[in-house]
This record gives sequence, structure tokens and C-alpha cells, in this order.
Amino acid sequence: MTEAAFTPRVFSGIKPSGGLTLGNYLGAIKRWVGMQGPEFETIYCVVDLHAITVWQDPATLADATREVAAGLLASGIDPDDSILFNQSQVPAHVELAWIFNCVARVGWMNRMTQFKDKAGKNTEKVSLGLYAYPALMAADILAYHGTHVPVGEDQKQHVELTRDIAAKFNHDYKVDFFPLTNPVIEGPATRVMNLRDGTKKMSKSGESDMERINMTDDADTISKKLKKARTDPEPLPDTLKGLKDRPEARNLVDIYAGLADMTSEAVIAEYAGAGWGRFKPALADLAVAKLSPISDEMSRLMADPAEIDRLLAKGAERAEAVAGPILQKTYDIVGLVRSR
Ligand code: AQP
Repeated sequence: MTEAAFTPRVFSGIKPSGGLTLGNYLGAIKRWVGMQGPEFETIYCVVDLHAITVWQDPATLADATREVAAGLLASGIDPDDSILFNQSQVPAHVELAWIFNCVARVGWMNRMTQFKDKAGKNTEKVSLGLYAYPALMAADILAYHGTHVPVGEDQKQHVELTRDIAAKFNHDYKVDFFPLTNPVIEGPATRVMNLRDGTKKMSKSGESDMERINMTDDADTISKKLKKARTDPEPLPDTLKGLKDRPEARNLVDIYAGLADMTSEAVIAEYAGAGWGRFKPALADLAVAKLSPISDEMSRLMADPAEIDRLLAKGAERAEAVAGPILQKTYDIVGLVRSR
């Protein structure tokens, strides 16, 4: 079987480990919305089992799961077109993850930079789940024979590991069962950086609220955070090369480009020579114009959690219908007896 034999199918997920950020929006969600349509089947998942690889307060986790679902819906994920659900409602993810734990090698996991970043000096004390996370992510994708995975730059290594797991499984069992998934990392904002330190990624769980834009921030807060974002004293240059070694400036240009659907080159061409007194208010106005309607719609959706739960349940049923047969076939290939 060649790659072309697989149905073009997009899978991607987002952790409810806090509220959504502008990084999640530009690096993932906006592109997920753009991939809906006739070219692909699209499956989008709130990956709650990934969130618990670090401690989550149970009530907060449940709220964050619904909030992320609301954020996806408000951003334009259509639950009739895409399959939208939360991971823990479809047990195939965990079942396939165990098989992949037995396929992946410890040496592969040891190379994962996200684990090293998140564990820091504390590798003995973090959960086993945090270490095994990439095998669960491979299962998330391959339980649906996902062929394309739109992600931010930070997840590239995990999608490559997914390919390694699929290739080793196919090789060990002499099958062509799992596709070699393609990461889709496109656009000007594949790595949105922290507003206070342009060398660090913008994260939902970052320490200070001022370092990120949350999808639930109101217009004043968005504007204030962007106007206070760290920059340098220089005006904007006339080429992108002039932003080398200016990470904070580069980040704001990339954010502008991502929000305006422009290239970063086009933003620089428009604002060449502009000082921050001109660029930051323009960026703030653009961000408010793009994000406020989404945050208003999120508030509306979150006022009715039962409706969100209903949509997630419906999505989980549809997801199960795709993943179930793939899991059963995997069990057959591995030689696990299914006699009931
Ligand atoms: N700063 C970012 N720039 C571009 N893309 C990003 N993504 C996350 N942050 C950025 C993309 O969003 C998708 C979902 O990511 P996730 O929430 O499941 O995991 P994460 O990358 O670990 O996100 P956070 O915000 O950093 O979470 P915490 O703080 O809990 O670890 C992915 O496609 C990711 O690339």
C-alpha cells in the first residue's frame, strides 16, 4: 500500500491545560479551520489525557475542556463537517498507545526536546505519562490513519516520531497498515513567542498573564498587552533580514502577518521605517478586530455547557466509528485474541 492509498485525513489536537492562547490560534486553530472542506476529512480533538501528564485540578480540567471546545467552535470549526470531540471519550487512543509504547524505543523518547524542556532538571520526579506522551500522540493520529497533521513548530518532532512508530510497526509486522503522516507547518506564525521574552514560546501555562494573549481576553486587555509587549528601541527595518537578532520585533511582525493573512515580508514592506508608536497600535487594532468576535462567541457558547457536551458526545461517536475498526485490525495484526 502506498501513501496515496490512504484517505486524506487531517488529525490534530489541543491540550486543555489552560485557556487557549494566540499561539494556539495562529499556530493551529486558524489553520485547522482552513483545512475543512472537500480536500480532507478533518478530525479535531481536545486532548484531555495529554493535559493530565502534569497535575490538573479536576474541576478546572473539565472547565478547560469545554472552553477549548468552545474556542474551536467559535473560531470556525464546524461540528457537522469536522469530527470534534475530547480524547478520553474514545478509548481507542489509550489502547493503541499501549501498543505503540511497545513499538517505540526508549532512545527515541530520550531525544524528545519537549520532554527535556518540560521536565527540566526534574526528570526523576515528573510523571511517566509526560515521558510516554509522544506515543499517545502517535496513537491519536494513527487511530484514524491521519495523513496530515497541522501543528505549530514545537510539535514537529512529535509528528516525526509518529512516522518512526508507524514505519517500525509496519516493518516489524510486515504490513503496510499505518500511513507515514505528514506534519503541516505553514504560515508566518508557526512559533508565536512570549510577549515578554521573544526567545520563549507563548504557552498557556506560562507564569505571567502579560506574556500571552488569551482567546478570552477582552479588547482592552488585548490592546494593553500588545502595547506593553517588550520590543527594542529600533524602528522596523525595510527587509525581514533586518529583524535578525531582534526576536521580540520579529514576533510582533509575524503575529501581525498571521492575523492579517499576509506574509511577514509584506508586513515589513508596509511598515518599513515605522516606530513602535505606529506599529503597536495598528497591531492592537488588528488583533482586537480579529479576536474579539471569537471571544464574544466563546462566552456565548460557554454559557451552555450542556450543548458543548452534546456536541462532544456526538463527535466522539463519529470518531469511535473511524478508530474502532482500525484498532481491531491492529489487534489482529499483533496477534491479540479477540474472542468475544
Ligand atoms: N506559541 C505557539 N506558536 C505556534 N503554535 C503553537 N501551539 C502551541 N503554542 C504555540 C500549537 O497549538 C497546538 C496545540 O498545542 P497544545 O496546547 O496541545 O500543546 P503545547 O504546544 O504544549 O501548548 P502550550 O500552550 O505550550 O501548552 P502548555 O503550556 O500546557 O504546555 C499545537 O499544534 C501546537 O504546536
